[in-house]
Amino acid sequence: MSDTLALVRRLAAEHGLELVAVTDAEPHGEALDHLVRWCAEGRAAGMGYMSRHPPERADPGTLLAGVASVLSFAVNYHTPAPPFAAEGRYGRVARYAWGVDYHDVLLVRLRSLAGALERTLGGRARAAVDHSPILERAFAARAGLGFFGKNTCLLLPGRGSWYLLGEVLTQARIPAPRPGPAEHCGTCTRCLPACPTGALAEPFVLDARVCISYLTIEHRGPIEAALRPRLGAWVFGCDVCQDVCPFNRHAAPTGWADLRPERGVGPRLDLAAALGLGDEAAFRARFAGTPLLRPRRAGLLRNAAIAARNVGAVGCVPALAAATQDPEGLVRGHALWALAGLAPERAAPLADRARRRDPDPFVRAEAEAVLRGAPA
Ligand code: B12
Ligand code: SF4
Ligand code: SF4
Repeated sequence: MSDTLALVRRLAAEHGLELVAVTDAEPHGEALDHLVRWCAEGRAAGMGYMSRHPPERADPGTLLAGVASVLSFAVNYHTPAPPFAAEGRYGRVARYAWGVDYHDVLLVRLRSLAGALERTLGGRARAAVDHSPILERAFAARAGLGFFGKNTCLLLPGRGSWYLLGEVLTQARIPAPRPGPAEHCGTCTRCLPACPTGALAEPFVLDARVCISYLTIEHRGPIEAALRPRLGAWVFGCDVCQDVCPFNRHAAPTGWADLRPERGVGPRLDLAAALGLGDEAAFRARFAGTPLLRPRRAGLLRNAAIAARNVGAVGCVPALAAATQDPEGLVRGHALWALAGLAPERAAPLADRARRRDPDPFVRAEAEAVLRGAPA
């Protein structure tokens, strides 16, 4: 290991960042090709930010002019927990969102490390995480931090995929040994049929248009009626394609207290309580500092309504009836659908009124479907 790399590792460890790998800052041509094809095939769904200027995501120079090296970091977010049980009232939260919003905690450490690197190695350095326009998994894979699984996640050999990624880009050149041959999934294909919506139609390619993670976090509009039952209990994100992965069988627990469930919402949400978050202020107060702010109040209540019907949460009927009068059409429409499944006699008069009077065409269409007795 070069002296510079040893120094970088020591500084990173002082910031709680134990897993680091380095690659040069050349644009990632192969990843760019995949990204361009992925977008052209419409698989980025409504994430317009992914399709805008793909070459910029493959070129670290976009984030830092004169960049020479990319440091990729992986942070364990795994907390062992009993299997999820809906118990007719809970929705399920993806593991990465159980604690404090990782963007905040990781970025603070990466920025501090970037400052330390500027002082010790010279040149400028810049921290990046998730929302930054860089193909994080591709650069981490090129650095040898892990390898692409068929579920498209970056898997760390011997550790699994419950890891978040972040980078520090630096103008200092950090010599690093070329990584050895990457590990791979071998003959395993478990995640592909396990995906509840068929979003992994082929290995290494995820179709966000039907991915539960996309639909419950990033998607802003209505969720197609045919897909709703397949969301199961998920109210925020989805972990199915990682839960089934044999590389995650012996995952170690996170050492970052902020990422533990007791610091945030934890693995499940009381659906009636979520549906009862009457306004933006109540929603913000409930989820402050957690990733669950991302879908906004209307998106989260949409998800909670769908999960309520899917898990047979009859205790949510009063909250759903109230939600059919919500100021947001997105909430009213999904609440009608959920109510129709849980308490058809309560749904019918509300749907009849909505069909005649609701100003939102989506809600009127949902009301028509309820009155027709549409199966989904
Ligand atoms: C957009 C996005 C999403 C979208 C699309 C996901 C996707 N697979 O593209 C949605 C909303 C669905 C999503 C979901 C999730 N996300 Co997300 N997401 C991103 C984001 C912002 C960009 C990803 C991207 O560039 N996608 C475009 C595709 C084309 O790129 P790619 O997935 O890297 O695909 C590469 C491979 O498929 C490869 N490839 C293609 N064909 C082939 C063929 C072979 C043979 C090989 C080897 C490779 C290969 O080339 C592609 C280009 O590099 C990154 C952060 C970032 N800035 O990179 C986080 C990120 C990928 N997400 C992350 C997380 C944690 C999640 C979820 C687990 C959250 C959850 N529990 O709900 C799920 C996982 C779903 C999944 N199976 O991927 C982590 C992943 C960490 C890890 N260990 O992999 C990231 C890195 C954020 C972070 N900073 O930690 N996400
Ligand atoms: S996150 Fe869920 S819906 Fe998306 S690909 Fe994985 S299993 Fe399928
Ligand atoms: S479940 Fe199997 S195929 Fe899917 S990512 Fe894990 S090892 Fe690869």
